[in-house]
Amino acid sequence: MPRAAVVVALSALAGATPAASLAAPRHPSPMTSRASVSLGSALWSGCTGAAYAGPLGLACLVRPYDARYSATFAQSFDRASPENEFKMLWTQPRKGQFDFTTADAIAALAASKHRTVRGHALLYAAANPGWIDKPFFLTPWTRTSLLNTVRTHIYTEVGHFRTKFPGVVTEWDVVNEPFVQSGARDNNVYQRVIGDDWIEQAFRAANEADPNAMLYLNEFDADTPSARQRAVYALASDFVRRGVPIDGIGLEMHVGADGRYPTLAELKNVMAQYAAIGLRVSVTELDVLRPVAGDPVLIQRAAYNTVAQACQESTNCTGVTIWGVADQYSWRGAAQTATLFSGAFTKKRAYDLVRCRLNDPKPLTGAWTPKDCGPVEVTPPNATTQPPGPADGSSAGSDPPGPN
Ligand code: 9MR
Repeated sequence: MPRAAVVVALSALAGATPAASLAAPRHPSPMTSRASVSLGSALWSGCTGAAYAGPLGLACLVRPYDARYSATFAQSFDRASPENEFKMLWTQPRKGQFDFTTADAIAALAASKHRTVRGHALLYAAANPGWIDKPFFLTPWTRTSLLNTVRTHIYTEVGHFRTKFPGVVTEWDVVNEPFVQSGARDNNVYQRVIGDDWIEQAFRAANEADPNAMLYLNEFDADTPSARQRAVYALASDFVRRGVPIDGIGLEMHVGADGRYPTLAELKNVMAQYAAIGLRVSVTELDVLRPVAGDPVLIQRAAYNTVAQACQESTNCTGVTIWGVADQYSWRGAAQTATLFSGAFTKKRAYDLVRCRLNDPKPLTGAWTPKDCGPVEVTPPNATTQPPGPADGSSAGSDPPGPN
């Protein structure tokens, strides 16, 4: 369908609340089986939001200049997360003008390999287009106008993928990083203008748009005990108690920035907290920064092992997604060697260890003896006295260069 036609068709859909299907699951949706846990990877076209939103609307395909990229994804990963292309900056770069060209390219690549997609992310203040953050001064946002805009965005984007790629986008990060490190709400435009219930309103809209999708709140640095983690838990348990549709918590896990790596006990405790209130967890953006001391290969492998083992042993953990196919295209930069494939797309030993664990998850019920996945040579540093690593920041990474 030409782009203009897509815009017209979606605008017709936008104002209306899609009808809920009769067989819609309840939320939180209980886990019914756990035969394997998926290993996903972020996919990124390399197109920037600003460039893509240019007047020519140039087609921008998924890493067309590097055949190793899609080959590695297809051979080694079970599902995809769009690293950027589903964010509002890409999908609604101008008010009311939806453009799913790069998002569709990601979904089409995944679908062509019979893979599913985690829809990342419907509302993420760090990826807002300018018209959301800085409306025209004569028409400032009101609670009603911003809420309508948020609902229209969610209905349109979720509705687009539900219609165009049925069964492909099975879950959504409805809201991304609504908290800051202190545990307070991020002071973004949704919080300031709509108020505290903006997150709830977004989840309700996403559920109306696709009652069958699994709905996640995704947060940075919420995988180990912290004020931010407690804030996520408090919000999630309030949602569950009041019947606000939510299915799980996304633990981003860009680990190693403070020179330490989460311990197995810390991770399993956080995952168990959510299990106790009927919620799933998913490790959604895992990458492991290079340690400042010690053997980087062994330490990074051991850190990957800890996360995979936590997911393997936690019966509410649905998957682990690596934030990038290979080091060469990691947002952390190639020098950090943060993913499971080298800059030359060579598989690291850590990959086999992660895969071994995720292929052998603890079942929901019954006895279980884990398979031997081989030795792990070192224990990653976890004392707070470790020297600091590279700069942290949930939204402050540097993007690797594009094809030019
Ligand atoms: O890796 C993404 C990078 O290419 C973007 O510039 C950035 C801003 O949208 O987002 C990065 O991914 C972030 C993810 O969407 C949410 N959690 C933190 C990730 C790293 O900043």
